[in-house]
Amino acid sequence: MSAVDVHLAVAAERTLADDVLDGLTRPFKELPPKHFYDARGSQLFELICAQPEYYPTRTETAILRERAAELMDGVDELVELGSGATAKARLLLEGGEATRYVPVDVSETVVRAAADELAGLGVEVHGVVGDIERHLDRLPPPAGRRAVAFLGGTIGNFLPGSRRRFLRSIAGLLAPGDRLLLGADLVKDPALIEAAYDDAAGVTAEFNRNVLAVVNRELDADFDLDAFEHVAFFDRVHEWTEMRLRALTPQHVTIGALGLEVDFAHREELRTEISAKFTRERIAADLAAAGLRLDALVTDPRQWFAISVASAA
Ligand code: SAH
Ligand code: AVI
Repeated sequence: MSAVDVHLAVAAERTLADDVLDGLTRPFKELPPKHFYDARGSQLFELICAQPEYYPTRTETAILRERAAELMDGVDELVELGSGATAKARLLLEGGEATRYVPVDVSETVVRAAADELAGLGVEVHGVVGDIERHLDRLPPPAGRRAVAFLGGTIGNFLPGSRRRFLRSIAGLLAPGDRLLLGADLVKDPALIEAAYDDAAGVTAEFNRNVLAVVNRELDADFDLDAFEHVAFFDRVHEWTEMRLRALTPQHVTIGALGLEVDFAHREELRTEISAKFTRERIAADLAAAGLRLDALVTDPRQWFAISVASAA
């Protein structure tokens, strides 16, 4: 049995217009990463996960393969935020006894695909197309003990303040006995991290530029994608990677739907993503600040990636 609820009536509801107006009129231009994920962006993210340099997916999947039974022990319902592809959910569902799966994603294509692909597992799938920063109150009522999974290291895509605010909103979904399964990429050799965000095949570069294609299509803009180069670096002070798009020559861009003209100077950059890397201490501190208790942290033998198990403090 499967159902999909859609809470994003029109593309503008993704707050793209607000984010473009706000982000492109600042002295330091910036767009939030959620706008990468139209159908093409979701497809490109899947391709990134298959690149040899992009270790997070492979590493987290290996942890799930080993530890799914323990992570899902006693769980009746798996809610997955920013669910993406179904491989990780499948491992968790097959490793435990949950009878309902609730994938939540801003990308309608991935939620519908999850409902189709997991229908055969004998689990009820109740998909929700929505923004996890705005629509967590629209989840279906819990069906027993819940595990809320937020995997892939997507928590690292929030700036520190909004990260804690978001974790607090997740804490609001947890009743006594429920748990959060939080995937976080760990601090490691910067060279490994930088390679993961600048793969030799250029897939991450295409993913990065895709946000300009989204703005062109949704807001009638005229970004020249070829005029921007992909930039990825590890900021050692903040311990996060940044992706940026750098204008190769001066650019004048019209965003028709907003009546907005935006100029980029030669080599001016637009930040499109941060991806924070964590230590155990930072994870515990962020969870504590959100009213959550770190109950267990499972990692891989190289300690590249961690899945934290947390509950309402
Ligand atoms: N959880 C998967 C996918 C990670 S990619 C994994 O571990 O591999 C990030 C996912 O989060 C994408 O599917 C994207 O569409 C979704 N996403 C990003 N911002 C979101 C938001 N604000 N609300 C809902 N989904 C979001
Ligand atoms: C979804 N998120 C955890 C990915 C990351 O690693 O921050 C998105 C991504 N950006 C570039 N490559 C992958």
